[in-house]
Amino acid sequence: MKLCVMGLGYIGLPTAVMFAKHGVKVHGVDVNDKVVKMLQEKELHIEEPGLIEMMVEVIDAGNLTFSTEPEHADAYIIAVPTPIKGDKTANLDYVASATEMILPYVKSGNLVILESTVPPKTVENVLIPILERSGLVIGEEVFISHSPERVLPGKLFEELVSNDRIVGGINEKSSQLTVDLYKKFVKGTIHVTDSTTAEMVKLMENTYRDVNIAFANELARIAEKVGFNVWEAIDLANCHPRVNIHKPGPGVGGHCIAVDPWFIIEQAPEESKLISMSRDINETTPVHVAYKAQSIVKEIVNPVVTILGLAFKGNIDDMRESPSLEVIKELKKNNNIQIKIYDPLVKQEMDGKVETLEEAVDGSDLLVVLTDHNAFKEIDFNLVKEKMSSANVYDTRNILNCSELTKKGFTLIRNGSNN
Ligand code: SAJ
Repeated sequence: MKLCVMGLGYIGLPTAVMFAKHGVKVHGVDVNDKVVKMLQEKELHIEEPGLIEMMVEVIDAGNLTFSTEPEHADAYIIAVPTPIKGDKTANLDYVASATEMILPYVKSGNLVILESTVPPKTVENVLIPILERSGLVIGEEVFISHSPERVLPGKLFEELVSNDRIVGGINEKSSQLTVDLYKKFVKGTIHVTDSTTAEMVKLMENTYRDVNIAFANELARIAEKVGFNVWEAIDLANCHPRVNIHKPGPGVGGHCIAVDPWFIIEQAPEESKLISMSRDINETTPVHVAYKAQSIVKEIVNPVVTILGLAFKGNIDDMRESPSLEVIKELKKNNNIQIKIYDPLVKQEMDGKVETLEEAVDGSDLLVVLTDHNAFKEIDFNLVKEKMSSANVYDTRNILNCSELTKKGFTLIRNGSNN
């Protein structure tokens, strides 16, 4: 069995490694020659616990090779990015070009699996027309399916094995071949459906979270107006066996949940009213946070505001679509405010970014907690208070102990609460 994996990013590379570990001969392809060179030299361009050890093992065993060009194989997996364009529609150029790349290699009996997250009908409208040009009969000589990735970076290897998997073939044989392949390592249930349903399932999972978080963020705004504590209210509502309201926050980040709902809206804009409105609520939440931060320091002349957290969620270094960037952009419109930024995990340089917590809090009038990093939960606020000019904390994630901070003399403000 030989497999060719197109795209060696967060999904493609661990998937390639996983198949190689389970006895499949895998050839990994990426258009970025720097990435390919690094991987050939057994160096990683992405971070994922356990990846380097397993990759070196399968390379040394002769089961995994890399290059910028595909090779003949029994099956092809396409795991390339599907970014969003300025007009909020999906950019399928990488999916199309990866399919074009394998076209000269595809032969009778081959299976092509699309793992990238895509708008519904992409298999039908993009993959099939390109693969038809092979001259082979689609569904009889070439088999095609969509099997979306659903794993969480940081827990990739665990989730690749234990998560259920969706397989949407263009016909029964395509689904069966795909199930047989993933069965090599998937321990979760593999559910079979058609390709369009599989495309939608993936989008619906992330959109469910986006809509639910929008609901939570809306409740937070209602709480501030009406006067109740949204965190307590959500906890109590969630005691009901059929209620699961997500957490409010500074907005929704990452390259999945903030993007995927648009792939549904694109296909049915008139029908996607709830989904569109949820996107709007989540996209305007950072602006709301910035306004609130400004109102806290409005009596202070030339205040210093410290942003704690750039990553889009806790304990990762990824700031793609991070709401922190939007909060900072909005605060920067106010020339009176001096902004300091601190994130212990993000290495990237940025205007106003400092390297230590000490520098970050020195002379600050307000700490705005935007990311739920464990490191922020462990801050020694006695030391911090000595360094700050005014002891104000705005916790958008509700990760700090309110009564303890108040006892230490801080004014603690949370979103979705007036106390
Ligand atoms: N967030 C909230 N409130 C919450 C939960 C999350 O504000 O109650 C925010 C986070 O802080 C973050 C954003 O939402 O800014 C997204 O975080 P996340 O942990 O919900 O999701 P991702 O983007 O890291 O990963 C998601 C996962 N999808 C689902 O849980 C349905 C993952 O399984 C997918 O594989 C991944 O998207 C993907 O690649 O599509």
